[in-house]
Amino acid sequence: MKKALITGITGQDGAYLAEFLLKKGYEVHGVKRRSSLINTERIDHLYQDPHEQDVRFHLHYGDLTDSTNVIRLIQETQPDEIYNLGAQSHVRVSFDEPEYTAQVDGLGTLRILEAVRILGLEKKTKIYQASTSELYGLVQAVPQSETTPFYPRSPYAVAKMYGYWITVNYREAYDMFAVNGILFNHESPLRGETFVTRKITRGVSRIALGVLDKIYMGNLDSLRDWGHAKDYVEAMWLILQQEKAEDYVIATGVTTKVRDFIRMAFGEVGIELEFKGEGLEEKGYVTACNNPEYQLEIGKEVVAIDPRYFRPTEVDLLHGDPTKAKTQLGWEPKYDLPALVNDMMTADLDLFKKDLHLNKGGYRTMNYFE
Ligand code: NDP
Ligand code: GDR
Repeated sequence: MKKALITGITGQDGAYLAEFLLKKGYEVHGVKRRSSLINTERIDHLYQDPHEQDVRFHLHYGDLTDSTNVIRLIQETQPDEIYNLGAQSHVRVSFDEPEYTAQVDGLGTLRILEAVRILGLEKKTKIYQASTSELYGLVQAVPQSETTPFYPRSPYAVAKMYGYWITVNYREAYDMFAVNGILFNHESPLRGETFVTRKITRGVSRIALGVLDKIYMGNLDSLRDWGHAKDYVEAMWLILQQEKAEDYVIATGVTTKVRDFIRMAFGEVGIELEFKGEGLEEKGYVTACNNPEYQLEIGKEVVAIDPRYFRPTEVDLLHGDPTKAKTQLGWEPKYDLPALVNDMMTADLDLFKKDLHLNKGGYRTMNYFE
């Protein structure tokens, strides 16, 4: 039975990857951070009582800023595969917490690689590093492939740039199977609530249900290549199953503006929008309601701009070229953008409908913080 160690198991990708690997018959070890409230909501359905027999899912306390902890966890678990998904993953927040982001996203990667070397596991343990399309940053060429030059535009991307190159360096210096998946944005119903797609699907669901007036957004012109996290965790696994250690771009090859993602999300509840105005004055108004369940007043303002969501330096355009992954890995995504938006809207509508019932019954409701 193969053993995998996943950092960031409580995050979006960690949850989907753990489920995927358990289905493949792996023994899965996950690293979770100690927090004052339980933070395992995304993986609770995978939990196995450690007192039972044949348990294949194990959680360990840990943190990528703690080298001793990283070394001990790898020593205890002796993994065949490590998926380093742990990160301060929010680009906007990285401008507020640049040093911490560098510690976790940059040096955290080094701690994993060095632990494997210290423990003499270079020939046993394969390492997947969660690299990112944010490395491309300021546009050099499109579509972006494995050979496109990097120009990072945030403390997050600069930290991930270190993670990328230290992974390449350990592969070349010590002949380790250490590889980068350069993943473009991928989303799902499990996406963190403050990333743009989830913020939109949550906001639109609440507007449709009549419990929110409007959503405040940042840069609507930004272009992203959005895929589904379920498809992308499969690519992570495929990258580690290859004979040769190589880096791969994982993307859909389709790019879309934030403004159009908003339109598609409203479209899921039968609401049509038009955007009027320029810059900070731009607003989104309802022009039609085609679903009797969700009736909003025509002309209602449902989208406005709040400059606090702008970044000091922005990545304007991400558009990936997944040719290498498709030809060499045989990877093929199952979700296109409409299917992704549908999946996220279905899940969020369901969530908020349940929440409304609880609310009506006088029970505590969800945290709407964004
Ligand atoms: P999430 O933000 O959902 O999850 C991040 C995970 O990292 C969480 O489990 C979090 O723990 C954990 N973490 C944060 N800080 C530390 C730390 N100091 N030590 C150990 N673990 C820590 O991210 P995603 O699942 O979306 O992304 C997974 C990885 O892929 C990240 O590295 C991200 O940067 C990268 N990536 C993501 C893309 C995307 O579009 N989703 C695209 C390209 C790359 P906790 O739950 O306690 O906060
Ligand atoms: P990104 O994702 O920065 O690409 O990083 P995010 O969803 O935060 O932003 C995408 C684009 O939308 C614009 N935007 C807004 N973003 C947020 N969060 N909130 C808003 O209100 C808003 N309005 C407009 C942003 O300016 C940006 O251009 C994600 C993370 O998962 C990284 O960890 C990962 O590496 C990259 O994707 C690939």
